[in-house]
Amino acid sequence: NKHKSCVIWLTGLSASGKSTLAIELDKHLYKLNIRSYVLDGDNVRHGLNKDLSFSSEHRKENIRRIGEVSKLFVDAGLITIAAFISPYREDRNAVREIFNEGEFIEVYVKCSLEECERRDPKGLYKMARTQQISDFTGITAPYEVTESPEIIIETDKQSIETSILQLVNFLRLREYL
Ligand code: GGZ
Repeated sequence: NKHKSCVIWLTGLSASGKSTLAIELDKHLYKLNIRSYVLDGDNVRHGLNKDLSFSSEHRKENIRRIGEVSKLFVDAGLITIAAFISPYREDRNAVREIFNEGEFIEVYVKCSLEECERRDPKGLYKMARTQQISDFTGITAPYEVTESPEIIIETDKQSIETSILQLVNFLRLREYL
């Protein structure tokens, strides 16, 4: 099946639903016979970027490297789905800059801090509140919202299925699929 390769860059708080959406979109594209690949903390922070912490400087370097890897995958013809908090607007915009027009699709995975903290699948918010971990996004480290992302997905207001339809509709409308 034909497609236009691009990176779908999911940004948002921990537990906002980025990885879930990435994996579900990847599955959906597979069913459409479209080649895609997911980059997320599980396959990047444990390998390529295992030397990096969560300081602002290391997050910047984390995002820069992921941007470069995404560029390679896009050049290889894949729809690349990157799911990282990427909390700094400047770092996300620097990634956008290395891509051609239309190749970088920023998706703000919007979910209230209250709901993320209620979900707390790994108990990290609790640990951040009790100061067992430092520099935790949303609690002791910043998250800078994008003013004009290509897509906003409100995971505290709609189902995963609806969110996937929203993403796929966008890709079809803009003729990526
Ligand atoms: C934020 C942290 C932290 C701190 C560990 N702050 O929800 P998760 O667990 O599974 O995903 C989070 C992941 C964030 O890594 P990223 O590479 O996406 O971050 S960034 O883009 O800001 O570089 C979270 C876990 O790592 N985690 N400590 N202090 N998230």
